[in-house]
Amino acid sequence: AWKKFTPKPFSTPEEFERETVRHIETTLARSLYNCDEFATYAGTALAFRDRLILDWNRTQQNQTFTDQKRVYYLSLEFLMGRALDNAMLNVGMKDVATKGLTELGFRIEDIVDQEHDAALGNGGLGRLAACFLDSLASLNYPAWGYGLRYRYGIFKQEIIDGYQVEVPDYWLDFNPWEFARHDIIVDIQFYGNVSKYQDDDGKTTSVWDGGEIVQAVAYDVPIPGYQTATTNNLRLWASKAASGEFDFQKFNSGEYESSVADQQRAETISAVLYPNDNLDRGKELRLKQQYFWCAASLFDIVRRFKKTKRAWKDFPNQVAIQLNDTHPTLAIPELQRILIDQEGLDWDEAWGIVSKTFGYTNHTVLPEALEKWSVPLFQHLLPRHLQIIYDINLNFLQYVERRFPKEREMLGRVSIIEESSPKMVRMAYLAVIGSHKVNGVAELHSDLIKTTIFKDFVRIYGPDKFTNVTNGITPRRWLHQANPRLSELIASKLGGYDFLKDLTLLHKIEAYVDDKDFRKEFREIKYANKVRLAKHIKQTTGVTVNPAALFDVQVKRIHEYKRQQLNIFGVIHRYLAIKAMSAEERKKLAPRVSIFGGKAAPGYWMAKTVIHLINQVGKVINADKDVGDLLKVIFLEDYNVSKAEIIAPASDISEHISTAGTEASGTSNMKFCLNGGLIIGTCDGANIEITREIGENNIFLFGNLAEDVDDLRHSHLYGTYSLDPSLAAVFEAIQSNLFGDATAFSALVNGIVAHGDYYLVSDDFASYCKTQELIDEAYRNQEEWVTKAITTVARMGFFSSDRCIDEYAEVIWNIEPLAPKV
Ligand code: 26Y
Repeated sequence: AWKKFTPKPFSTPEEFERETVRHIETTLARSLYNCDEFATYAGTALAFRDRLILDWNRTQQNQTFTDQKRVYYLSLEFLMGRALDNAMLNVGMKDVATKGLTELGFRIEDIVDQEHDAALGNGGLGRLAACFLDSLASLNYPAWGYGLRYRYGIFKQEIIDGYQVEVPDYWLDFNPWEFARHDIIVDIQFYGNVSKYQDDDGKTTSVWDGGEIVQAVAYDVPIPGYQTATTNNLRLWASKAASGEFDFQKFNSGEYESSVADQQRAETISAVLYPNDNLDRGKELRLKQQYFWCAASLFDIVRRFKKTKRAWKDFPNQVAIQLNDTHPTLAIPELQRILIDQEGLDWDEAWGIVSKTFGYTNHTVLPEALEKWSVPLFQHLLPRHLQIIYDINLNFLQYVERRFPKEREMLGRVSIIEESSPKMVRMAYLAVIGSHKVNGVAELHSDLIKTTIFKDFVRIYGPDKFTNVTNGITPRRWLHQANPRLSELIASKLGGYDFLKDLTLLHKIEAYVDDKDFRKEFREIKYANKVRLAKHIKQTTGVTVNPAALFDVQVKRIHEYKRQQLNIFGVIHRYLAIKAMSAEERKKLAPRVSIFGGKAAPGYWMAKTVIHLINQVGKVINADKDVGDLLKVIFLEDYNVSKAEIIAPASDISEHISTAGTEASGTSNMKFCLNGGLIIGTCDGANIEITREIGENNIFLFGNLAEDVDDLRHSHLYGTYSLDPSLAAVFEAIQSNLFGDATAFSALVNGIVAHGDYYLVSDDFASYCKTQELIDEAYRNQEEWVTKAITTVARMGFFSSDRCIDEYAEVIWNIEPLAPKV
């Protein structure tokens, strides 16, 4: 147990009020006479920020002084959500603030609600990075995150006439959680040429010059750990024009416009997060973002290392760099470049260092998500890096040739350069070759990468280079903050909140599974959370839903492989069944609310069609008096982290129904289970391990297995294809214009009936509908249902991101926690 370093700027509600009011009146220069909820949020945030800064400075001094190995988590996405509630919890003064705010005449929930989400990410990968930062700090690991400070995060989604409309997310108007470090600036070079020089002993040096320079400015965000003084740093880079004399002259000589244009071009680099998730588009600006961020981060890491005056061979003992997917793979040739071109190491020594420093986490096997960059584009933007990549490849292929002299055809398969036209750089191969460990994010996925995309590499390097670290989520945000009453109920039985630091302690609540009072309270909490969501639905969509109905939720990015289409076709099937029922039969049905949410990438037409269909189906069903409460269909607009915090505690069933073998892990499945929701899912990603932990009686699994997917796809294309009859009936309903003009949905339907049904919607449809019926039946037995739900919560201990980070620390990073200086 760590003692806290406590130069508290406030410790009582009165002191908190004093600090908050001081910030409102002085820092914000606002009069208390018109102090609204936003000003109060701002004052509260600043009061807590003061507290964080002290811990943050101590942590950084202590880390520098101790100088033990640190980990750097490189991620192009950090989907942080709101910070205030988390800061209050982690610092441990939420009750003080609650009292103080009450005295000032505010409710803490309304104040917390004023904060804009920090939405610098698309979905699972970005949220995982955010959970990892929370766990790293909570477990006292010396760790930094490195990312980009996008001026615009993921777009805001509006639904207008049933269509998704994207609105820019300008989130920096007031952001008390970042500190601009105008003194920490790194020059980043693009374009230009490489020349080679030979010195007297025949050693060649490469010099990369010309081109253009853009500056990277550091913005630091404090990351507090839970109940510890450790406060780590997330460093985000913003791009800025290099303000040299050149611009000044331009400006003076009256070329205002072109001088401003230069500036704008530079600032474009960190302007906006690419809104694609699991779909690579190969845009030049994205490659620029990647290099800009990798180069700035590596410069920073190397500068910090050099201050210690250690020998270069010590670098991998002091520095671990984790690559969150292939997006930061340029860090590999960049470190090699620094070591050979700038620090004068020879190739082999440098490569020895580089390949011991990096670890690479793969998050997908989908071919369309694997990054490839065209060689001509690379040559133009990063000529020196392309040369280095060619040299890395040459050494690698020579090694492979020596090891497998009889398998020359392997060389083409494993080459970093794909011999297409144009040639392409395969970033995942570069990441594997340049890292000492490669991990997948759930057991099935880690097995799959070894047998599919990285099969040859397993033979080349041996199986030990490849490992699994099953994803996890932070219980602080996803249990305690999102569901305070459930957290409190658990704490009342376990004698405190230790389970928030060691989630495996949850197993002890299984002893209460038959305890009448516990069960009652557990059910009441779920009901209250559903009432809260029902209110939100009413406010945002105008539709009234019955909180006693079964809430069936699917919220995640809209993607064909995640199969929201299977869900909505299932809803139509249910609707048709209800319409055909007698009044007697209808009485036996469990009322249901089908809730969808999620963003489609702006250019992903099929995903947008799915959103449109869901909204059209909702419009028809919700207005059908015949159906009433038996079925409602809701599309929640602008799904994001703070909405997830309302939705996850309010589900009875959530859907994790990807085609087997396509969802690397999934993490929302964990969030729903941890909050006492049951799940319907395929044997995919982490669903499999969730089943193993909670028991197969407590989960509704259906559908074909990953091992059968290839054969099924093949048979669709070359065998006789037969559409599932119930699905055919659904398609007939759509085609009869029941949900508006059917031509709007023809691509969706044709993808299944005419173009091979790549995602196996028809193959899994009967099994899906059958399983939904089992769910109806199970829900009618509320006693059994609550037993399943409590058992599920009790057995979710494994899925804490704390467990996950401890595994990375031991197996990949080889780092130890650092006790905070008290
Ligand atoms: C190449 C680029 C366009 C790109 C951008 C974002 C590619 C992929 C992504 C995002 C991927 C992502 O979010 N993957 C998810 O990572 C989660 C955390 O590991 C997994 O739980 C989830 O299954 C996976 O889809």
